[in-house]
Amino acid sequence: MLRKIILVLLFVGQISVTNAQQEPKPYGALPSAAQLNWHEMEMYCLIHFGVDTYTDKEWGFGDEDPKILNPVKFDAEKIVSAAKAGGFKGIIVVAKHHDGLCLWPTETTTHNISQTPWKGGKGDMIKEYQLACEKLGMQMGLYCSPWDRNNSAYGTPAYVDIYRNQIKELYSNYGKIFISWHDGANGGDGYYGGAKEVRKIDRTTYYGWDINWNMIRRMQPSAVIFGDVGPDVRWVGNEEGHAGETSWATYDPQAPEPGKQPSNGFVKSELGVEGTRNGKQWMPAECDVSLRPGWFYHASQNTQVKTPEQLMDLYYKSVGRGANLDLGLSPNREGLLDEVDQRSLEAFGKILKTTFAVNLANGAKFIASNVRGNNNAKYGPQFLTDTDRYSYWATDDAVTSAELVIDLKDSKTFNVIRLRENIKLGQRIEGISVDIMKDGKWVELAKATSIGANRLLRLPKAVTAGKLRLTVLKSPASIALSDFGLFMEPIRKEKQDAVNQAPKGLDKTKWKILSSATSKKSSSTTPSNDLMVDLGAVQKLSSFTYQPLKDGTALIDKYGFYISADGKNWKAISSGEFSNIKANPIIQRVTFNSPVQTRYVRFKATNVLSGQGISLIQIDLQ
Ligand code: FUL
Repeated sequence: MLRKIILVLLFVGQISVTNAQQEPKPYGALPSAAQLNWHEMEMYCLIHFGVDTYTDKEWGFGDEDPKILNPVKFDAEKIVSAAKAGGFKGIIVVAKHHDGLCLWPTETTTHNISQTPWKGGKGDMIKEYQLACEKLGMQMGLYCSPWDRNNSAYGTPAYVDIYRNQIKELYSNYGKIFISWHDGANGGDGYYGGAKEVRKIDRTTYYGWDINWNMIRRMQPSAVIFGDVGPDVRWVGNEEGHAGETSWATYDPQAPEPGKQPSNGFVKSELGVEGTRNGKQWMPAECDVSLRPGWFYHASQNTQVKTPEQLMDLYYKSVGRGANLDLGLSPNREGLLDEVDQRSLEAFGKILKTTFAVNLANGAKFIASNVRGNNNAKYGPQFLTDTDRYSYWATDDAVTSAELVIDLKDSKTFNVIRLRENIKLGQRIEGISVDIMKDGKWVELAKATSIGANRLLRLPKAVTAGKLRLTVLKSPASIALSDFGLFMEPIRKEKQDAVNQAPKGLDKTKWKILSSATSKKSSSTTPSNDLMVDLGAVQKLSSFTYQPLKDGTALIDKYGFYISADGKNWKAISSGEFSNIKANPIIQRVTFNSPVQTRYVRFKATNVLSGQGISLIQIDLQ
């Protein structure tokens, strides 16, 4: 009998030991191995170089002569080194942009690098980037635009095969890639082998994405696939470089806006900024933003290169919110980054390195209100300051809110708090707060919602404290926190130099809108998309700018610009497209072929994407 009792006791003891040591069950959608690698990278660059670099455009029409492309000093190693100095872990090369010119010697089209004078037509830019990345220990990704304004077959099923073959070439000849990047643009018109017409496609069905994704997964199993709505990484919905204060790594691309049905199976891209709590798929956000206002190099934007301080700000708003930062780099016509771009990257990299060099919470004493499995050391808070993103402090299954007191022993001064979850177990935490001990009382310092792979709380000013308290307010399952960090970002004053200044325009005080510029229906109050202005005196002009506003005024993507001596007879001097204005509504500048003298100007919207009526504040003349 006694033996039996002992055996039963031993058995029960065994069960409780097993329970105490059991890992928390994963919660919700989980990241794949490729997504984990992507999260760990945090930052990479996106390199735009092509015919647009020479035509000063953002989107080529597809009729560009490849002969214009000759980057005589191109040096992939220098570009990749500049990205590395900025702390970036990889680069994505735009192998083909919407203009269709392939930067590698493809067999799918003659419109490729072999037609350019660069290296006598024997060059291969993608290969050079691959070798540079391998040498410098950087990961490489590729972007091959599905929209192709050069290809005569675009819009027919034959083009989809061409596109697939381009992907096949790229993904079999240039080593392992970390990301397959696909944008969703289709502006309609293009050269299309000389047809010069509008070819709109249904981007949800035309390219046969399911087949493409399967092919890519087979060829590059360790790469994530980026697209407007995934499937692995989603577009954040803006090209300004920021995710939401709350940004979930999970996403439901099919989820309609409250009260609305999705029209074509695609969600509104605005939803990408926050993601979907408890979304069915792990699909974190990528924040793409360029170091310059545009993606391609434009000499007119040389004074608008983002400063290291601006990059830091974007870092907190992207990487600091569990998303990744994809920073655009624009080599110039020689095939190099301008000095100012290199300097900004390097200084940004230095600030980052200095900031995160020392975790001031190292050596602190952590007292958790609960540790999984009856204080099982396997789940103890000592893991919060190691550098392993997946070792973690966990609570019991029933404990979904908890407190962690951090005793720093000595006072420390910091202005950044870092938290990370062990995302191998899913995104769990929904709210936290951090307090400091001041005069014997807890005082709230910061609050946050989503944590996920990485959450940085940048404090408005440095704080000195010896004791802190982290409260996990809400989680649908036990807590699995992997990181608690305190850091001190060096305080720097933003330099108020010429950087980031928009070009200055003429004095507008004497300008008058001509009465005929208002709507043809004179009784109507409809604002006009045809703005005629009397400048008050003859002026010499060499360019104009158009500032898109988010206030409901017309968002124009095609324009005509005219001048007149009498305000009646108009001469067209420029017309064209404001490419990519929807995704990236930055100031647009058009430089005339040669300066003009005029008393009257007219700016006409020939295609409006949304809104109505051009306002005087949007137009400037230089
Ligand atoms: C967009 C494109 O239309 C832009 O030209 C640029 O390449 C950007 C990164 O993606 O969708």
